[in-house]
Amino acid sequence: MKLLILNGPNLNLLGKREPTIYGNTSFEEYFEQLQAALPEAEMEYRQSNHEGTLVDIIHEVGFSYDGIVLNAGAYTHTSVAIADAIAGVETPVIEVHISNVHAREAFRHNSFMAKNCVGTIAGLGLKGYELAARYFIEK
Ligand code: CA2
Repeated sequence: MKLLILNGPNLNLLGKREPTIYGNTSFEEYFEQLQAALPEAEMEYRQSNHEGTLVDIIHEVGFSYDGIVLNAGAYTHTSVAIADAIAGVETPVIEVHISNVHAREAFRHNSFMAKNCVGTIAGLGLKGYELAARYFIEK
C-alpha cells in the first residue's frame, strides 16, 4: 500500500502562523505521528507552493501509487490544471482540508478538485489526513 500525502501552497507554514485556524503542529511533526499510527502503509509526504510542480507530482505517482491524499490549499478553489491532473491519472485521490472551508469565505466553498476525487474531508483538522489514509488502507 503506497500512499502519497501531497500538500499545496503555504502549508509549509503550518504550526508557524494562524494557529487558531490551522493549529500549532508542523506537518513534518504530524507526518511522523501519521506514519506511527499507520505502519501498514508506505507513506511519502511532499509539499509544493507551485501549481505546475503539483501537477508533475500527481503525474509522477499517479500510475503506481494506491492513493493520494491531497490538500491543494488555495489552488483547490482556482486550479483547473490540478483538477485535470487528478482526472488524468489512475490513482484515486481524496481531498482534505484542515479547516471547514464551508464555514469560511464564499470563495473557499467551491472546489475544482472535488468532482474528480473519491471524496472530501474538511474541518477535522490534521486528523482528516489519517482518516483519508485509513480509507485507502481499509477499502
Ligand atoms: O483548510 C485547508 O486545509 C485549506 O486547504 C488551507 C489553505 C486555504 O487556502 C484553503 O482554502 C483551505 C491555506 C493554507 C495556508 O496554510 C497556512 C498555515 C499556516 C499559516 C499560514 C497559512
